[in-house]
Amino acid sequence: MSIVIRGGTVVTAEQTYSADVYCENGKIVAIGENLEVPSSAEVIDATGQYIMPGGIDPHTHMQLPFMGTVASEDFYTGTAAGLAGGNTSIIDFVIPAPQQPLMEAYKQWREWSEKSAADYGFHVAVTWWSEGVKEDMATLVRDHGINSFKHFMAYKNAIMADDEILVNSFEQCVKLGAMATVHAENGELVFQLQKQLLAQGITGPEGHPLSRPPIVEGEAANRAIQIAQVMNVPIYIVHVSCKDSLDAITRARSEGQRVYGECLAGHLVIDESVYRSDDFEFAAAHVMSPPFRSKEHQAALWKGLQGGNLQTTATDHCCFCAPQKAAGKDNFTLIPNGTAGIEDRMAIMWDAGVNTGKLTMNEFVAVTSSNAAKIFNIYPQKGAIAVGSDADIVVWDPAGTRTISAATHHQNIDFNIFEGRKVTGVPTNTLSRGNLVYKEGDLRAVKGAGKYVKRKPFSPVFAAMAKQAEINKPTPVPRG
Ligand code: DUC
Ligand code: ZN
Ligand code: ZN
Repeated sequence: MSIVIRGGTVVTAEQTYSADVYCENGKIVAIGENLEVPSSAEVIDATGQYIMPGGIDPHTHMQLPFMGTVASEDFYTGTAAGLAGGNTSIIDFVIPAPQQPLMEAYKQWREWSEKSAADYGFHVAVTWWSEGVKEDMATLVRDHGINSFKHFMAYKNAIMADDEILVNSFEQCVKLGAMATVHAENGELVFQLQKQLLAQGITGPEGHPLSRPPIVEGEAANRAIQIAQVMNVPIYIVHVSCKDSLDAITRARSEGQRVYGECLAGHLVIDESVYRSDDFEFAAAHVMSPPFRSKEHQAALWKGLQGGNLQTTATDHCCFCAPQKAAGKDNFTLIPNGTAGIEDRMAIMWDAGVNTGKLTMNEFVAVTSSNAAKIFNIYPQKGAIAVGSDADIVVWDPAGTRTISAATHHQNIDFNIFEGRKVTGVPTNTLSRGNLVYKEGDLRAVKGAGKYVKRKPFSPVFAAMAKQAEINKPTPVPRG
């Protein structure tokens, strides 16, 4: 199958130029003006439009079993909705239950994800520690294309990683050439604040942000970064939602530490007032962790993106419908945490970022695609418009408009946190490894067409860092 995209402007993280793009057998095979291609090639007319790398959402949770229920969006519906929004890859999470072998959980998630319509990979969570966990981490890196491990510093009595787990796991990460990633919230503080709020009679969703104030996130981000500094491992902080954790990242980066930060489209445009609604369903639908913050924190996140201290945007796509959220009707701590967004992230970032002048088009590509590919070591297979790269492409109409709504979205959830927002800038064509899977409102996603993307460990930087970590180990000073 071959496709040529004609008449558009190629926009990558580095360049903007006019060219046709020709794709054959899943790859980009030629880029240039007035390309001569076989007459059998399907033609996409991109006049007046941009040809960009398909979005990579590095943080999703399809069909996640969580808080007593299972996320409503599965790997097929979720990746299909992503394609409609211009995303061609996701990195989801394998989350073993405490005491569950990592390999067993990994196999389970690989089975679930076989129905994906777009390409996918996994971060694997370290939720407990043993020699077996350590060995499984090595097996996952060596044989299964995993190069990042996730640590939840929140969710006490469930999947929380305490400092002992962080230290052990980070040490193993650097030896393996794998990225350490963290959900930064102090789980003990959240637990205690939740108890205090419930004791005061605060049981509604308004208690959710009160139990997870910015300082709780800032403390955890600082701690994780400093543990990473001692262990000499690169670290990636997921869903940075506030100035407190951004400041920790900025400080560490200014001192040369290899720290990366991700922010969510939702945190950039939605504020904490949603939790004060009298409508339980509406407020509960916004319950996710970390919660939406004040406009001051939003402004700080935009500056973090603009200044390069935050490198990626994601969604934390984790869908729960109203009947699932109702589990917390009388106790906000029981509301399943999660919101959707995979279909809307690219349009939100374009509309709120590029259209307002906060981001250039090239920066848009960097933060929605290329940086994630680079940080998680799949560049330029993904995240690039280049000869030899996978033909994962979105054709973008900067003048097209859409009003976001749960009534029209493809996501398998009954609510949309961006409901009613009119965005200018929409995908018109999405190509997934050279297959035209979305064309002007017609979603042609194919169940099972997505492929698992193996990611190689990092080297030689990590090898040097691992060696340095050994050298850094404290040595006793002789007495006298
Ligand atoms: N936060 C959420 O809101 N949902 C899933 C997991 C998480 O960390
Ligand atoms: Zn999280
Ligand atoms: Zn998450």
